[in-house]
Amino acid sequence: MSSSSSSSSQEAFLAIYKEIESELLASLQSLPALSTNLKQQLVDYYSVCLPYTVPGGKMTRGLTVVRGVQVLKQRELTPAEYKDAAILGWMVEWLQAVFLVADDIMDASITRRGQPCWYQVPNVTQDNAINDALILENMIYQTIRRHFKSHPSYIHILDLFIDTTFQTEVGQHIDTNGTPYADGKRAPLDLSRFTLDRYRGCVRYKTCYYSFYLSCALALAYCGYDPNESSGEDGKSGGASLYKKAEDICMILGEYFQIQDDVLDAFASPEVLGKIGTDIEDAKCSWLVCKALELVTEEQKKILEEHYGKHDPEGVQKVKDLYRELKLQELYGDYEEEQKKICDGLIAQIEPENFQELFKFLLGKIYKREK
Ligand code: DMA
Ligand code: MG
Ligand code: MG
Ligand code: MG
Repeated sequence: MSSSSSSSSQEAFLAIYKEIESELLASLQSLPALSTNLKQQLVDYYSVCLPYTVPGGKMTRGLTVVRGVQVLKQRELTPAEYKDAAILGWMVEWLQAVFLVADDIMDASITRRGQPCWYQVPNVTQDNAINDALILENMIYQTIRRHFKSHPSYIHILDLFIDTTFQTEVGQHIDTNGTPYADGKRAPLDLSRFTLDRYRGCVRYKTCYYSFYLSCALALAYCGYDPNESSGEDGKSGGASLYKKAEDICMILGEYFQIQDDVLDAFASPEVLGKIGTDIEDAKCSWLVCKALELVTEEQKKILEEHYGKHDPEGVQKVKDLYRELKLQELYGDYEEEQKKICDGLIAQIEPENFQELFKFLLGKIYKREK
């Protein structure tokens, strides 16, 4: 895709955001039994909250739904189909906004998408931001009802959002559980927890389902594929097998994506990344710490024991120096090339062949990404 067609596809996609935003603000404006003044305050607040928290990312998750529907229909979409696919795409972006608003509170992050995290905005604060995450989530269901109530896949689309939300919440629980606070309020740092087994489970749940599988499954659902329809005689035609193929490759792409996220957290410049890393301070089960623990000498391990999980810039620097000494960036570079080859090979085996296009699109978005 040329950059001009990709920027026009982003513009068309953003135009649908504007429509959804207007509908949601109008529904606040028409809430019963509230004074005009009070309703205006709500509208004023969410006229800032929505554009701040929902658009402004790379929009890959949302655009994947549009691409998925195009790929499955194997033709240009009608304006009505485009709009439907874009609305579903925006619902994935809305879910992402829910998780990011909450995740930034949970991770005590400072910036996101090149601006202060929503809860860090003066006059928002944490108590508003927690409720905003809940409101953002509810807006998904209001919008799906508004646009898809009589669509044959309505219930299936709802189920996908409900299930994916829970999966992500389970992943976020694994991600935060047992993370010690700097003041030692929680269990002390236990480096033995940072295994690749824990890492894999955490990432599958916190990232793969909502960032990769959901968009692909929504495209399948919208196009009428039934996840309960088992394979036909040829073993290929059943809807179930398409969901399964999408899930299998999405788990691999998602893990690769989160490993990148972890490496960027420590080594990317915040200006490019749009966010300041917090994984070392937050004692996260990051790919880097898991790999480091496989490679350290007893002496080097002491650096992690002393400095991992503390909000102390000098200690954080020592941990990063150790990562450099262990050549983790080089190790990551090798992993990335290997992963690219593995994904190319797996995608090439996917049938029907047109379905491959969707995963090539996703892989193209993440290979060697810098933000
Ligand atoms: C990503 O975890 C998972 C979710 C559900 C947001 P993260 O905290 O590594 O994300 P980020 O680096 O964007 O804060
Ligand atoms: Mg985070
Ligand atoms: Mg997090
Ligand atoms: Mg991260």
